[in-house]
Amino acid sequence: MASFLVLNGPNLNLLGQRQPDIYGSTTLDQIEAQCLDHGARLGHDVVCVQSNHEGALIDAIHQARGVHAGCVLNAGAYTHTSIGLMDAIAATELPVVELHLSNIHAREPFRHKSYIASVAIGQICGFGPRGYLLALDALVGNLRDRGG
Ligand code: DHK
Repeated sequence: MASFLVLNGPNLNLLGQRQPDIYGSTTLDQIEAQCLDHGARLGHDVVCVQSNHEGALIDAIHQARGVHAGCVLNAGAYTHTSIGLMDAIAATELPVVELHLSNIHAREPFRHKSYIASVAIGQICGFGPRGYLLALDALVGNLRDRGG
């Protein structure tokens, strides 16, 4: 049994109330519960963390090293700005699936650039909350590919 981290960044604590036309009506609590259930179905542990602070997200990635077999990361707006988060993923070599509820490539041009993409094993976007479950499936497959 492995453990996976589901890490959510700024403003994702407001899911359910925040621009539901873009981000849907599912709350973060509900998404996290779905991730825990899905992890259990797959035979793995899932730990969920959310922070609005860039440094706290970087700390969470550092602390994941040697603890979690991979991470589903929705870095929110830090996706488009944070060299610090990118460097943390590169430094720890933590397998990360970049996740977005919305299709960032169909939105404003400033959302098309992702600093996470170059250090992630892959990106899932546009599938709403289901994307988190797809990302967990991808991490389990990645773990298997690594012989885990
Ligand atoms: C969430 C955010 O908060 C935005 O800043 C990103 C992402 C998109 C999402 O779709 O989950 O641009």
